[in-house]
Amino acid sequence: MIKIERVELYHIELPLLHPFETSFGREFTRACVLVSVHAAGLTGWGECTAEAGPWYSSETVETAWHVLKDFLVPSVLGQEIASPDDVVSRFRRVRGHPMARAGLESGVWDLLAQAQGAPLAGLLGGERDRVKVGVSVGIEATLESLLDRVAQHVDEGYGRVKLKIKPGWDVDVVRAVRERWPDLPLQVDANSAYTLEDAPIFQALDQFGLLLIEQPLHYDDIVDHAKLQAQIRTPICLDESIHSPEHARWALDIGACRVINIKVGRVGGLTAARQIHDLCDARGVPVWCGGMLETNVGRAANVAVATLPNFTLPGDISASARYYPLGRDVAEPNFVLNDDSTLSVPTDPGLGVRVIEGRLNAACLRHLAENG
Ligand code: NPQ
Ligand code: MG
Repeated sequence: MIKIERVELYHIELPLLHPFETSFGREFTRACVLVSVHAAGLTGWGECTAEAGPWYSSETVETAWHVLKDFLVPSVLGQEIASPDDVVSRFRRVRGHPMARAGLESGVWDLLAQAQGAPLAGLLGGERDRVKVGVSVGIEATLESLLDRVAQHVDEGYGRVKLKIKPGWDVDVVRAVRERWPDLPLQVDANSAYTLEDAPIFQALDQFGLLLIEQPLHYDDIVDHAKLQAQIRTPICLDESIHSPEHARWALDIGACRVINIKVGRVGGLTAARQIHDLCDARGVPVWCGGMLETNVGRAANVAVATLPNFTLPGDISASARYYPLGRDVAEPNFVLNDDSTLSVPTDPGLGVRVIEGRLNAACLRHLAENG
């Protein structure tokens, strides 16, 4: 039993090394909320992956801040907890807001892992000491600059590339990348930019041997995705549509996808992420760990969850140098790409990264401390 004495929220913002463009827009900076959970002389850290605007999901920094401050934090402050389940059960009254829940819940996981002297990966039941990773490449102004970006990442050692697509930036782009790298494990992500009427585009993509096509249709749909999957050979992977273990089961039950992208934030925390992992494992459906341009705090949680055995496809868990200037990220040590396109799993207790106070303060736009 450990009593939660204090929770702090930090609204931070970091500059992106290179603008990141998807079908929902172009981003130049990344804002998020970091959560620290204090108990028994220990500090656990969690990252809430809501963005400044409701573009990828309906949650924003502001909605997450509100739900954390007014509902989630008060439900755990001063409480004695023995396991993450004690927090998950207190959050059950809160509908929606999975990223807000995940920010605090993952901080509690880090805290409890530290209290046990165990790496987070081990506490989750993970097995590997390295996790396979790839890189997500945004939409570029020209095909030439996209090919340069892909070449840069292939040279850096990434063994799997994901291309962002949107109407007008799809079949020809994939063809060009495939012609230059015939054997590169390749996948695409539409972030919900198409409708069922675009089925011929996805049938055309079948010829390129893609690992998967991620979230082609509406961000909350499973019905149309099932219809599309029946018309193409390439596996559909759902991202935005899967908000919980229940959504995962519904999607698999109707054949909406053959792969699931698990993001700790989108599904409401590490406990839910592991439940979806287990469900997919039981049904023979591979999963992989998605990415939300995390700092090293969220990246470390992603690495830990990706050690579970059914994370068989490479994750969007790039090295620390992918998104932010080294030296600006709020936590250390940085994750470095191994030559087999993996990241090594930290062996220190908890997340295995430590937040650097000066870096946190430099990135911080707003801070709140709540005592039990
Ligand atoms: C995806 N991520 O898989 C997301 C989408 C995404 C690595 O492709 C700021 C915050 C910008 C979150 C851009 C990757 C973002 C973001 C894209 C998430 O769909
Ligand atoms: Mg996606």
